[in-house]
Amino acid sequence: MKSTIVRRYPGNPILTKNDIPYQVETVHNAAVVKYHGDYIMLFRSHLRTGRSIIGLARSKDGFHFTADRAPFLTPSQDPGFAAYEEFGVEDPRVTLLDGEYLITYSAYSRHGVRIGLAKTTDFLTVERFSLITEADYRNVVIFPAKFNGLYARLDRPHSEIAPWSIWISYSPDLRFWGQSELIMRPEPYHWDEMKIGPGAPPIRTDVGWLSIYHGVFQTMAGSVYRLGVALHDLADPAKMLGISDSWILQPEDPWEITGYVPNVVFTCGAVEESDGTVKIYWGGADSVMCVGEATISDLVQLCLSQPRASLHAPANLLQSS
Ligand code: BMA
Repeated sequence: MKSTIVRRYPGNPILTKNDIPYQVETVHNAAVVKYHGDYIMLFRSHLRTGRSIIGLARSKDGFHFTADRAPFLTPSQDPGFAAYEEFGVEDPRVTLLDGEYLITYSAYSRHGVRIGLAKTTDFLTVERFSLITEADYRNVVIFPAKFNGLYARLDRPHSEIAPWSIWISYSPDLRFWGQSELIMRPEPYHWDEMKIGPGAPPIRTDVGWLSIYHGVFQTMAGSVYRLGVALHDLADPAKMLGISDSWILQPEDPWEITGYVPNVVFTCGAVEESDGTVKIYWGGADSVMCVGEATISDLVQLCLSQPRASLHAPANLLQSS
């Protein structure tokens, strides 16, 4: 039986390379936000060089998207950024805060992968603000709210001596980040045991911040990317209220099982609707874009009613594995 908690849109995939008016090989891992009632999608595409750029597509209903004629964000020529974006820009996330859309993206270069922060107010022009991590980080999502006057983000540093986990960091100005703390890590012998990373920017609910994240399980035939949900305390997002023990979405459709990278569903964005549902967007097999709908209270309930046993860092870190 296919996932029922996430109801796949029957018209998937909703955007593919054939829909893009310039040459690309994939359309995947897109951020999606609402802008003046429209849906804006910032999607990643591989070029034939194997490097990635970010394009933009627009929609009235969140299902049918039309791509702009030119890419939105390509590797920078600006001396402050160029050396760190030489190999491409990937996996954008967008957060609306104080009237600005904050775009975080992975910047690849011979020096590793860093996270860039760019801003837009109109989705016509975009300005780079700062590189906000050193190497090696990916999957930075910014909360759409401040906590005690500080911006907050979830991120995923790489480590050679520990499983890749989700951390939280804070900033007074979006440029300088600190107070970093490990808050969630892969659960041994679970679907996300190899590594986890933040997916869509967290969504505010009455009971906590809902985070849709990805988890990876290694098999003899390669890695499987699935999506899961976790709930963070409203006032103190470093505090986990519940992490669902089961995934909410796994590769099942043909375009999720086979493609550029097989067996991948990977999210960078979800849009909350006024009827209590959320549209979750995901890349299928690093090749195409898909969408599905879920009821927010169902996802919250999954975190609270079927949580995994170990929740809090660092106490559980000492006990597990
Ligand atoms: C991750 C990132 C994602 C990608 C996934 C599966 O490490 O590179 O952009 O979707 O692998 O290939």
